[in-house]
Amino acid sequence: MTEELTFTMIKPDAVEKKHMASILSLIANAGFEIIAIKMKKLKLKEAESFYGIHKEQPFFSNLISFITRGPVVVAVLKKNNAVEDFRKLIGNTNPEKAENDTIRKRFATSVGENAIHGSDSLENAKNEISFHFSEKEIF
Ligand code: 3AN
Repeated sequence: MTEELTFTMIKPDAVEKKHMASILSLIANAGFEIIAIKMKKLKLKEAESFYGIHKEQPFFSNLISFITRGPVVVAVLKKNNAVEDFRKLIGNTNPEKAENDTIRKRFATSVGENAIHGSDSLENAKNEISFHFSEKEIF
C-alpha cells in the first residue's frame, strides 16, 4: 500500500453542533496524519465551483446554501491507502445506510446535512487539495 493524501471538509452542520474536535480526534485515532488544516466560510462562487459536478442535480441550490451557511473545516490527510480508508471511516452518504462506528453514522442527520466530506478518488483528492490549499500551507 502506498502513502496517499486525501481531502476532507467538516461541514457547517457538524461545526454548528460543536462536533469539530470529536471528528478530528476520530480522524487522528484512525491513523490519519493532519498535514494541513483551516477553518473558513466558503463564498458562494467557491462553493458552486467546488460542487460544480452536481450543478444539474435537483438538490444543488440546497447544497450550496447549506455549505455556505457557516464555517467549515478543510484539511489534508496523509496515510497509506488514505482515499479508500477515509471513505470507509466517514461511511455512506446517507447516514441511515452508514455502517456503525462511521463518522456519518455518529454525527450526520440526513443525506443533505451529512457532517463531513471525503474525496472519492485520488484524482479528486488532488484537485480538492489544490482548490483549498497552496503548497506552502501543506506540511
Ligand atoms: P459524498 O459526499 O458521499 O461523496 P456525493 O459526492 O454524491 O456524496 O454528494 C456530494 C454532496 O451532495 C453530499 N455530501 C450531500 O451533501 C449532497 N447530496 C448528494 N446527494 C444528495 C441528495 N439526494 N439530496 C441532498 N443532498 C445530496
